[in-house]
Amino acid sequence: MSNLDALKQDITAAVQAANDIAALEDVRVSALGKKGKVTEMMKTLGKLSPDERKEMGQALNVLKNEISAEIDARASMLKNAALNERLEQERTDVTLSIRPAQKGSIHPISQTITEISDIFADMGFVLTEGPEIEDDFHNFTALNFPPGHPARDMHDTFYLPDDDRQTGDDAKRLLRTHTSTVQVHVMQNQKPPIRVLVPGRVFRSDYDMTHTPMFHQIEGLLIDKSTHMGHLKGCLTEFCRRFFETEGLSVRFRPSFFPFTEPSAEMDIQCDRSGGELKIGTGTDWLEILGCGMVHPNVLKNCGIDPEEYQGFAFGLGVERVAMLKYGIPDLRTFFESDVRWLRHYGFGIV
Ligand code: 2NM
Repeated sequence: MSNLDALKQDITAAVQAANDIAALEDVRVSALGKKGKVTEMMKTLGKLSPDERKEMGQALNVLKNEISAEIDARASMLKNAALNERLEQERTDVTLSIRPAQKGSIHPISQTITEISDIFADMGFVLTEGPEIEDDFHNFTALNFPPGHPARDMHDTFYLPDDDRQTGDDAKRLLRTHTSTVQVHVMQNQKPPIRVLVPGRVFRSDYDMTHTPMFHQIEGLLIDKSTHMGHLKGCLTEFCRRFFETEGLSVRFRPSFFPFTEPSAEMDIQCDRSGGELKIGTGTDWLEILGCGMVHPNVLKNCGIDPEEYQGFAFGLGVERVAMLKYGIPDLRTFFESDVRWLRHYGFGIV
């Protein structure tokens, strides 16, 4: 075996033994570098005769090219192996569903319903819900709405077109226009004392700056043997002071009219409009907050409760309205636009 063959065997063995790029680079330097074995042999060509020099020079060039090719092949193999090992270690399943940062928030309507429920729950009211599709009896007749009352008008009420029953027929189905339908069910099914709080969606065919065809109400009903207007005033005053977080908040009750209560009243809270913006709990102005009254004897009778034995008070408020007042939300319609920027601004954190 010639010297060159032996050299080639040595270097090839070293190339194959190099297990990473750094070791391979050492082999390259020791063979082809400035002081490498092949380079050193090139330097001896000058001492040879012209014929020998030509033959040896060509042989060394062939050797140099072969070694270079071997090193390149080995380098590419090692790089591939290193990449595969890294891919294996850093494997990511891109088909897994992402788990983004918490973006949800509690809608001001939900927040307000929770706050109001908490206050009345402390006073012993039981949270109650009922269906949104109702019949004419539960929405109107039982609640002492005389025939021809404007609220029965097709203009306000969404009637279901599924049968040939006429408006005014007790069985005619509709979307409830108030949550009082639930109180009717409660009175029909429970014996007093009764103390319920009813939050829920209600529907009226009306849409402008201050009306949306769906909105939220909370109504309350308390019935016992000697319930009177003083209980109503104390209960609702305490509620407003807690809800608006103002200990000495002044309130007043103005005479009003609802078919299902007698007497009926509207409750105002103290406010100040002088600075251009609304401030609750100071000043000499008044802001309407809810409607209330003593349950009409006809309503008790219609629902199977003896008005000679029992009496009660009831109240109702619009959730959007009090949410706008408490949280300074200027436009009613934005509640239902599902704009995530609005929700991010007015929503409440999940704790
Ligand atoms: C209001 C105002 C006054 C009310 C009455 C009843 C029921 F079922 F007991 F008769 N529930 N809610 C009521 C009374 C609602 O909303 C402004």
